[in-house]
Amino acid sequence: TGFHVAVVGATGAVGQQMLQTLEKRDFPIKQLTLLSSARSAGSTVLFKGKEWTVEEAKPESFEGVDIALFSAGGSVSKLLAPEAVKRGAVVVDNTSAYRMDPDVPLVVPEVNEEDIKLHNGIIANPNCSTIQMVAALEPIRKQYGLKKVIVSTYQAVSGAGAVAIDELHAQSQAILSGESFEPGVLPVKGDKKHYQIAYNAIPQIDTFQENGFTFEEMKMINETKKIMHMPSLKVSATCVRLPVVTGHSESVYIEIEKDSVSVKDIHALLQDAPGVTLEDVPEEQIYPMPAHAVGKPDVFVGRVRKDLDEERGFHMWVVSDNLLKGAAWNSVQIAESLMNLGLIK
Ligand code: 11C
Repeated sequence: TGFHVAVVGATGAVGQQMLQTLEKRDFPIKQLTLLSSARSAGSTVLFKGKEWTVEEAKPESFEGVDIALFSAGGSVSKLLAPEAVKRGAVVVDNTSAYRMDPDVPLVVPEVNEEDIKLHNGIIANPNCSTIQMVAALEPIRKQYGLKKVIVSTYQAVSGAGAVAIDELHAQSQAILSGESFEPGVLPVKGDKKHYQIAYNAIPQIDTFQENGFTFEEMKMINETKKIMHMPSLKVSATCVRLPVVTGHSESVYIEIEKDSVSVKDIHALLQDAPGVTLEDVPEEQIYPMPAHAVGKPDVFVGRVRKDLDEERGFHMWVVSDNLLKGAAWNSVQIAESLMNLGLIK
C-alpha cells in the first residue's frame, strides 16, 4: 500500500533533500519515479540505501503517478505539471511557475493548510524566504493582527542551486590560495554580470523588475499577502546573498494592530507555535544562526525586541534551512496534508 510518487528534479539540491525527507518521514510509497531534465537524466541518486537511475521527465512519465513533487525549475513545471495533472496526479510545485495563479493554492501548512482543499491539481510551494517568515508571523497575526512587514534577508547560496554552492567553494579556495577566478553564476546565472560571492554580500537575488525591486523581493511581497489572505498588508523586502552554504536569515520588522503588547507576549506565542522554535536568551547569547539550523525542519526565531519609538513595532531574527522548511520539508508536509485530508485518489 501507499502512493506512486514522482520526484521531478531528483538530482538537484532540493530534489536530494526531498528524497531524504520522504525517507525520514517514512512517506507511504508503493512506487517511486525519479525524473529530471534531459541534462541530468541517467545519473543515479540514493534512496533508502539503494541506487536509483533518474530518467528524463516526459509527459508519459506521469502515467499512474498519484503525487508528483516538482523542483526542476519553472520552465519544466510549466511544461509538465499540466501533463501530470491530466494523467491524474496531484502536483506539489516548488517553483514560481504557478504561485500567483488564482486557481492554485500557495501553502505553508502551519499558516493556511485549509487552502489545500481548493486545489485543481496543482498546489504551489512558496519561495523559501517567504515560507520561514510567514511561519514565524502567523501566530502573531492571529493574536495581535498585522499591519506592516519590512524584511531584509541574508540568504544562503544553496537557494541558487548546486552550481552556486560549487562556485562559493571554488572561489573561497581560489582566494585563500591567491589564485584568480572568474565569477560565472551569482547573482543570477542568466543575468549580464556575475560577481564574487566569497567574502562578499550581493544585494541582488533574481532579476530586477521595472519597479526597482528584484523578483525575489517581489516574491516575498506578493506571496506573503496571498498565503496570509491579506491583500492589503504592507510588505517590503530587501534580499541579499551571503557566502553561507545553507540557511537563510531574515531581519524582520513588523507593526501589529494592538497596543501594550510586550516581548514576553510575543515569546509566549512563538513558544507554542507549530514548526517554530524560539531561541531568544540574549543574556546567554542564545539566538538563531544558519550553522545551527542546517538539517533541522523548524523555523528558528530570536532577537525579539520592541521598537524604541513605535508602540506597535517589533523586530526579530528568523532563520531556517532553506532546503528543508524552505523547500523539501514544506513540499512533503503538503503531500502529508493531502494524504491526511484524503485528497489523493
Ligand atoms: C534563493 N529564494 O534563495 C531563492 C530560491 O522561487 O523557489 C528559490 C527560488 C524559488 O535564491
